[in-house]
Amino acid sequence: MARKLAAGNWKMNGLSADLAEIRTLLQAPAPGCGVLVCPAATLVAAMAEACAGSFVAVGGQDCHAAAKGAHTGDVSAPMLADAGASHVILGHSERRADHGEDDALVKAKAEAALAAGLLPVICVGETEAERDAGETLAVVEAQLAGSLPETAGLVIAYEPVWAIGTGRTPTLEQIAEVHDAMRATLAARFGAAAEDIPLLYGGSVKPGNAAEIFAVSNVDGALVGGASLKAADFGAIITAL
Ligand code: G2H
Repeated sequence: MARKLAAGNWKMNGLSADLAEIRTLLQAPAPGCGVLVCPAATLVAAMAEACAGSFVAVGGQDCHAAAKGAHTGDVSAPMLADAGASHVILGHSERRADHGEDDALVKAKAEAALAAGLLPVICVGETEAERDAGETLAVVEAQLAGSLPETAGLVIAYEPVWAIGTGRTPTLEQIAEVHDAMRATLAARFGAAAEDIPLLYGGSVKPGNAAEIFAVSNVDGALVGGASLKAADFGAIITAL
């Protein structure tokens, strides 16, 4: 698995007409990094069809821990795979906050994703209060310990909660501190396989700050929210990687 990855998280945005942005993105030459776009579940199949055979992979934004059953409104990992997804975002702070998802549930979802042949993109990150209390590394370590599946086939996204959609970003030194710590933790847990795990930074990544973030130690790419919705912005971020 290539470590460099630019991933877009469309969150609860996007209608059929917005697939035009993906079609525009696909007109660019294939970049030297992986590209992933994660739309709402309603668009996964159509986006996968639009991106078939291209440099853009498609992912979901969440999945249930069960493969099927009586869970009204939920989507399972096999359903996402069946729709053409190759990845699924799990444990995003918006899921943790809006739906009360804890580390154990994220881990169960990650195991379900792997069983369905999907690569989990597992999100971790501290709140502003936790950073102010000097707890950032402890919080991230605990989330990694509790959320990760037993095998190393995954992607990690470090997303400080206070930087999400706010326009605020940590300093480059703060990003490096967390990413270096995550790499060490993953090496202790998975051995040499940890070297293949892409470590993405997420939180207000834009064309204007992407290059400096990508130059940071152990940053292998980004999980991009708002700036992934427009082909021009996301394309510029991909080019910066
Ligand atoms: C963080 C990120 C994408 P944004 O949630 O996951 O969103 O780039 O809008 O801060």
